[in-house]
Amino acid sequence: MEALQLQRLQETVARVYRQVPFYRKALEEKGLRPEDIKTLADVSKLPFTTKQDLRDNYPYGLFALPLKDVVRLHGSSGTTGKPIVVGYSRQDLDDWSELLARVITQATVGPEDVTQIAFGYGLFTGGFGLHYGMEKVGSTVVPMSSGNSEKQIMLMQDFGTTALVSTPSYALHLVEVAQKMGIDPKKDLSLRVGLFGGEPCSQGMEAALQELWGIRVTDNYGLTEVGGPGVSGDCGLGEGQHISEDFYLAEIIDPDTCEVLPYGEEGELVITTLRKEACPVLRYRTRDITRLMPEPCSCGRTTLRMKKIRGRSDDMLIIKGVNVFPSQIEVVLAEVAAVAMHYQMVVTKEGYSDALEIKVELEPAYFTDDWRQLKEIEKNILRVLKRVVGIECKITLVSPQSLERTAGKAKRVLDLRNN
Ligand code: DLL
Repeated sequence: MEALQLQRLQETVARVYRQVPFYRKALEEKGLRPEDIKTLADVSKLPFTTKQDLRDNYPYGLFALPLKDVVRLHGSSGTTGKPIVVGYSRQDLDDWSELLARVITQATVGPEDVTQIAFGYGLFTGGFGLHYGMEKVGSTVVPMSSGNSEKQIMLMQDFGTTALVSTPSYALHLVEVAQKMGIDPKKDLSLRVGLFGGEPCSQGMEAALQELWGIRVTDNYGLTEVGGPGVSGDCGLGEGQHISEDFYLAEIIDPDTCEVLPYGEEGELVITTLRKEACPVLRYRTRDITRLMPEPCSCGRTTLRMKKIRGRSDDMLIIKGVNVFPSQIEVVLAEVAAVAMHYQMVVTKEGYSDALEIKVELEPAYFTDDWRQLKEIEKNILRVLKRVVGIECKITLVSPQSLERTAGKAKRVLDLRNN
């Protein structure tokens, strides 16, 4: 594997040096030429790439192939302004299907499955990425795209859907829709596995999905900048996600000093693509916080694994000096029976310090206007929050179903500090 990675790394560096002026300049500034990459460890000499670099070179500035050799574009909208754009050659698309086929096989999905894809089809990489992977393994694909929730449930029932592909937050919403339609997800549907991804899925969220749907849950990771889903996938044994190391070279760095950290230490994931033709990327700073685990997995696979993403460094809130990730809030909510996993964190400035309010939906069975009971639930959440995260904040309990649902990625943090 290491020999293959080195060969592919050398080819990638040579390709971007030749074809992408941005990278040639960045390498020259470091006094590097492709032949200076002699070992895998030399990757740490290479320049980083950031989301801003992709924005600055919008739309085609980082492409290593002329458009006539690019057969597909995808992009991610981000929060503001123009999307970032990535291209795929024919070979890249074949590779992408292979990468997804691995993720899908790990999730135990195959020709006997009817798979409903509830990721958006379009510029977002989720829909098409999973679609071609599913066809490659021979699953029967229902390309539903996201939204239209009642129809999703109806088709699940009519088509005998066994695998659901969506964001975890949308899957949580769909189960509510099924219940509202009078359908018992465990008895009336044939669903047995969920391939989730596109946003963090904490262990608490995973347990909730497992319990509510009665299915096996897998968490799968990827990002547009390096090609979309397929970077790593979950074998279902709960020991992290297997990275396709022959396509992606993963490093963990300290996000402040940019120093490379040893296996096992938590930091920012950095990815170098090893086989991309249209959009190769050197050392992409994902902003996602995780750790790498080199030990072979109990499933038998020997590839490097990454732990569940704990959050994004730019999602991380600092509340009175304590780092807080939305995933930690999920751990807290999972402990409190009276509340659902639907929540929103609202951050404001009070004087010079940050103030955090967490809006949490009550479980329908606990919905009451008994003030004392509500106060008790609030106190309970605050107690767990103090123990698990070590922060104090304001808890606002809201009625069931009142927070916004999205068919794609949930928006957990509303940061009003700069407004
Ligand atoms: O979300 C690609 C994807 C689609 C992955 C479908 C898996 C399934 P972007 O829209 O560019 O691409 O968003 C990438 O989403 O940097 C993470 O912060 C987050 N993310 C994606 N998957 C996971 C996951 C797709 N399984 C950004 N766990 C990434 C945690 C995830 N975060």
